[in-house]
Amino acid sequence: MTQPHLPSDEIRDRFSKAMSAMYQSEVPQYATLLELVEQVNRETLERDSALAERLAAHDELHRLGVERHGAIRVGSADELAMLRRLFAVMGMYPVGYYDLSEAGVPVHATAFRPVDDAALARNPFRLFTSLLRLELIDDPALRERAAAILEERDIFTPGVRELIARHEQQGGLDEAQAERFVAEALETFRWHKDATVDLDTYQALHEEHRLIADVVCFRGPHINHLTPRTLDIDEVQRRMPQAGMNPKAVIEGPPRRACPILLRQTSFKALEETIRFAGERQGSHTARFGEIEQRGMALTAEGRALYDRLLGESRQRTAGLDDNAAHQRELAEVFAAFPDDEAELRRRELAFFEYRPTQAGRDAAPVDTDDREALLERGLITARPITYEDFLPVSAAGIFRSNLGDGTHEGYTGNANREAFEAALGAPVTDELALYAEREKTSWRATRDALGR
Ligand code: OOG
Ligand code: NI
Repeated sequence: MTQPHLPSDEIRDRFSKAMSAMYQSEVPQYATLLELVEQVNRETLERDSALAERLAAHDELHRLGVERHGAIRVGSADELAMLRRLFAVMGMYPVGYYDLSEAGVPVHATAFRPVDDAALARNPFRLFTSLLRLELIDDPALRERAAAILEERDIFTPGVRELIARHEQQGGLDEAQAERFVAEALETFRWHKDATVDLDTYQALHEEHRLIADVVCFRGPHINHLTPRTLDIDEVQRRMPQAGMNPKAVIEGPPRRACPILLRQTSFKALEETIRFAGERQGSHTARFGEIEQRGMALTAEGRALYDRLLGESRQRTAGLDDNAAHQRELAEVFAAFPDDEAELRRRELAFFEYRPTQAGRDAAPVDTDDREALLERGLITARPITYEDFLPVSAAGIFRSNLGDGTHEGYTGNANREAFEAALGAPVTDELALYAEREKTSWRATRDALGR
């Protein structure tokens, strides 16, 4: 008898928990970060009962403690394409294209993530996945050497390859297969203390760019961080040193606001770890860190343009500032130009909202208007901001940079190449703005239907 398939959301949930357990045992400081985040979340909820009620009403308390994302970096098109098939087993699809080369990091990236509302609500775990761009290495000999090293490795176990193929044939995995899949998939992301190359090769690649050494010299794309959700990122940043962590200098993204937008992130800096190189020589490598995030509302194209413009303006004012409090003060001044009132954000169409009819609205159907603001005012519908589920290239570059050590590379200009990325991936990436717009539109259509319009 054939067994029923386990829902992909369930496989993703198990996988994210297994990944978290593995990373906590590999990087004990990450377990310390989780404790700190949990403590600050608890205190925040005690202090802010309105927030606690809102989270409870939206059924968010039970998943507050699950990680929101992680990140990996791969070296070849084949690796990326196979990852796409692996993540599809867990209902994670490539959304968004991020060019980091402009910021001096020779990669481009996407995020594999759940897409529909129910899947996001179950477990929103995503993986920010970067593809190394060997074509940006100047020295042809080094470029070829790196490509040859990558050619030699297989980052997937035979077991996971077989289960991915089986998933594609049968359209799912049963309980026992799913269990095996999680265990086998996890192997790809494990840390390896021994490099595949000798110390000289490592150093040559490292000199070209630290990131190249990180991708090329190991058996697989070790998970380089995981990221829980904090309800108060400023407080966690403040407390990190007391808890023995060395935070990056500043929090990335927008400043603290009454109506949070997009995404704020910070991390403790990557740890230096002992590595055994081929030929038995010892050395070290820094790659792995811990991050936290706090998400706000998704912005429309117009809202995003305003965000990007203000961030650009703040850049001159914050350049060289490595004191977070001062940095945040400058940001807050510049961002005073970004409306911080839900109704105004909605009326000016700067952010995306989800609409619902209230009971009074249903009772009043058919209503005499479909003017949104009028319906809201009369209590016939509600509007709730849609949470931003994606990433920000400038912030991502900041996270990369602070964890690759301070020797920064100048930008590789004019290198965004979404087509090449999609060719490597073997599929198009979904446009994130289209997803939010669709969600808003669908909710509005259903609301109008319920109101008899
Ligand atoms: C990824 C950095 C980007 C984020 O949260 O923006 C990232 C990396 O260091 O590989 O994870
Ligand atoms: Ni991250």
